[in-house]
Amino acid sequence: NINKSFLLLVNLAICISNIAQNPIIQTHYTADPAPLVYNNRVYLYTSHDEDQTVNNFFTMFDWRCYSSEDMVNWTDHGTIASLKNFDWLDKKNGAWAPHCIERNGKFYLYVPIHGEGIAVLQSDSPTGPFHDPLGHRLIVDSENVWKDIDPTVFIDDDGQAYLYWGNPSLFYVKLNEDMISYDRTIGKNGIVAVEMNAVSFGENKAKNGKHLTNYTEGPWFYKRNNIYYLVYAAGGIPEYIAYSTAPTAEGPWTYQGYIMERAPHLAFTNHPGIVDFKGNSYFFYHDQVLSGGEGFKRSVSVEQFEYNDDGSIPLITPTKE
Ligand code: FUB
Repeated sequence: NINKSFLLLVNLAICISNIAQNPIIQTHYTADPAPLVYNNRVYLYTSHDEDQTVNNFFTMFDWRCYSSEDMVNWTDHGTIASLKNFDWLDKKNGAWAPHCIERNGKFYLYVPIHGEGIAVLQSDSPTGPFHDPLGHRLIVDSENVWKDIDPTVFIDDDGQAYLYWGNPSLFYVKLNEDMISYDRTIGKNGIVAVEMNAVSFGENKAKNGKHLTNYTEGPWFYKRNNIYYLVYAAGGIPEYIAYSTAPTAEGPWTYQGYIMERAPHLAFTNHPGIVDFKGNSYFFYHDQVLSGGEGFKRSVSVEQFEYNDDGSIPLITPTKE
């Protein structure tokens, strides 16, 4: 009876906090959360760390989707896309951080394939099936395999869509309305490199000469109350989460500070995803709690937070519950 009362109390506490226990996905190793609010549900797109890690590196073959109407109970929609979706791709590994967005009733899943650039998949439903509308990559900027990863997409109020991405530099394109091509008249054949100086992205913390600015990877781009936000993994390895803001979708960006520090139960990478849902604000990220400390077997967690009155984001503590 004492046990029952205790369980009731725990359940009550979870209901009151209106948020599930961390990590919120406990059946697979998941990383790189990308939440999408659509029709009163949160759809959570994730990458997927395999149980068997090959060559002590990211081992990732497919992308998964979960959804919830209350941030407590999550429906598992399974594998919604994988590297096998691309006929032109001769690669089994490299299904890194996805981002899905809806436009005119169609869903566009932007996916980096490590070492191959960024591709896009399309579906009539948030949970698929997704198909490859192009038959080739959407973006490949260089031979630097690290550069073209971590897409984040946002459609501004005037209908202009932007795709930002990159490690350790940041780029963007202005997507055309079809969401699968972009304006080639700006930047270098359409690709604009964001100015990565200390003013934009905070103090210069060079580490072994590798990381020239605080920005590292994993950008999450959105607009709220006329402020444009870029939230991202920063500081090299291990990563913390920082953010910058701008008055327009194309900058200029001003560094605003840390929002999630490093912590022992976090992985050497971290990756943000932020949404407002049913009147609350949520910060998704990943840790290494589910695997008990393996950085290539991560788990998605979430924290509820409140913006300050001026739109700034407070320091968020990663909880295990
Ligand atoms: O999941 C593979 C890579 O780890 C992502 O692309 C980065 O953002 C980091 O989370």
